[in-house]
Amino acid sequence: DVGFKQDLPKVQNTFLEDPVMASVLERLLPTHVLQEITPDLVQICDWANTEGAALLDRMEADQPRLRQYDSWCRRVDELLVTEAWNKQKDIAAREGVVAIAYERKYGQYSRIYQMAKLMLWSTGAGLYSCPIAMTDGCARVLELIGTPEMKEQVFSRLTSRDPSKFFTSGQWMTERPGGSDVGRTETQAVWNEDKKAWSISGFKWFSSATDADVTMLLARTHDPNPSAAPGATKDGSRGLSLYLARVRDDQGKLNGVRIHRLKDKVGTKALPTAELELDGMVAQQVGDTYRGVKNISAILNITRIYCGMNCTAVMQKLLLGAKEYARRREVFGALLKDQPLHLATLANMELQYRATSQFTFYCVAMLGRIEALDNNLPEIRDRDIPLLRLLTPILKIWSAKNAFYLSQEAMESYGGQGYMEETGIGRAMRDVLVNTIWEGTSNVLSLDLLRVMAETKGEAMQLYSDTIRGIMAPLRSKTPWIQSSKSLEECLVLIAIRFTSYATADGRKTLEASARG
Ligand code: MFK
Ligand code: FAD
Repeated sequence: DVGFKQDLPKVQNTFLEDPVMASVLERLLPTHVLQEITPDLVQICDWANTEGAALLDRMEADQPRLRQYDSWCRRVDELLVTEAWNKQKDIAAREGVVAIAYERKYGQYSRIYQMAKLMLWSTGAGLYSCPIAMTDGCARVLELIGTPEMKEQVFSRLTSRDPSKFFTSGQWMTERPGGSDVGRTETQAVWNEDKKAWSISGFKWFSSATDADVTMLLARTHDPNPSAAPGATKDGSRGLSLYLARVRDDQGKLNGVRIHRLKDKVGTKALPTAELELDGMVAQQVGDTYRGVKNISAILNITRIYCGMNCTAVMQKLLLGAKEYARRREVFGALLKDQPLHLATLANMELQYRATSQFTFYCVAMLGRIEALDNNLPEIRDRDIPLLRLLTPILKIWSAKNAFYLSQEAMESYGGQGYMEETGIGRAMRDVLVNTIWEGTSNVLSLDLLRVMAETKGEAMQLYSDTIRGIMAPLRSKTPWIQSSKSLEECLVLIAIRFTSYATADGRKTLEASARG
């Protein structure tokens, strides 16, 4: 056991070590709120570094499995998840990672507290943040349009801190004919008069939270009007309604669901994503008939912010790790941190992380105001609501692309060791990559941005541009390089436009012709 041994990077309490997160929270939260929540944020980081890290290793080592038949060839479709995965559920409940947002102890600031805690919690909870995102989205839909019964029986459990009561939710939209284009949904919902419920049959191509207690799903509604022809449906997305269903009953028996197989994924291995056949799943309709896409969009808009939060968390962890390594690794007679070119790389990563975390929490703060304050206040109705609607797809795309870029730089910054699974960077990279696809691909969200611009007749874009000007104005007087950059706000507006994929360039036509073949 002779020769050089590299110092191990020190495990850090991310909240205490990261000046960026502290400054974001100091700016957005009243001092007394920040003081009150700080011990909770510190303890959740300590948990993530100890019990959370151990659970993550177990979740990765012992991935979910499907036992389809019992020994006598009866179809059982038993989803086997690890004890560590189930433990994450209990911890999520106890720590109130969904509950904090709905208890609203701190009014509009509760969302900021919840997302900050989630961000730190997720470094020890890993992919469990996925069912939590959908649970939060489902809670929001029920809060907005659920029946009193749904609120009492389901919402109260989605937002419970009691592990024995806590429910998680799935979100089943994607089908084989279309994930982006859900108007191609084949799944059908037929009213069952005896059960006084909807009976749902079809095939859901991706279900991430197959162990969830309940799920929100889209299906094509058979016209319940007695004078309508049997089986009459409407085409496209305007024929879809939103449904809420238990996935299993109290005895654990699946509610008209067959699990075809688990997906063999590039990453997110600890997450049980499955293909599901639905055959008479008993469900209740949520909100108006044929308004399924509009109604489920409340989930999409929450989970898309979660994607931003998840990317920020990954960037934070990888950046702190890369900086810590640079303080210990010596090359060509100096520590890495003192090698100018490496420092420039770290600085660039830091810039990406800072921009992403500011952007994420800017959106979270607006979400908090919309949820906790009267939506008829002019600043909510005319500013926060349209602005958040516009910024959410941009945040989702921007953070997903940046986080993948940063994870590649983080890997390289450890040299060869970065490519080793032991550092966990490869896993982080594979996992974070999915944020470009789930909850809407980049191009689909670019088109969503166009949808908002069209629906608001350009007013949302104008709001964005005015807001950027407002943010830049005080900075201009303090920061000479901003003063000299005349068109900075125009540049920021262009960032948004770029994501619409419609920024014109002369060479574009040639490239498109070549791509078409
Ligand atoms: C840590 C993070 C973890 C996150 C968990 C991830 C787990 C994985 C879960 C999934 O991936 S679930 C599946 C997610 N699927 C998608 O995100 C689908 C992507 N496709 C789209 O978003 C399409 O744009 C869309 C399905 C919405 C297109 O459908 P349509 O019906 O062709 O759109 P249309 O007709 O433009 O919109 C219908 C209505 O919805 C319109 O309102 P009106 O009827 O009142 O005019 C739209 O304005 C409204 N709408 C659409 N998107 C909206 C929205 N409203 C508010 N917010 C939105 N985002
Ligand atoms: P398609 O819609 O076929 O897209 C293919 C390509 O076409 C993409 O590049 C897309 O950007 C592009 N495209 C589509 N429309 C346009 C357009 N109009 N203009 C330009 N380009 C376009 N779904 C669920 O419902 N529930 C889940 O729990 C769930 N979990 C998932 C977990 C994982 C790990 C993954 C990878 C996916 C999951 N999904 C889930 C599915 C995911 O939401 C879809 O894969 C995604 O929305 C894309 O749909 P698609 O696969 O049908 O691709």
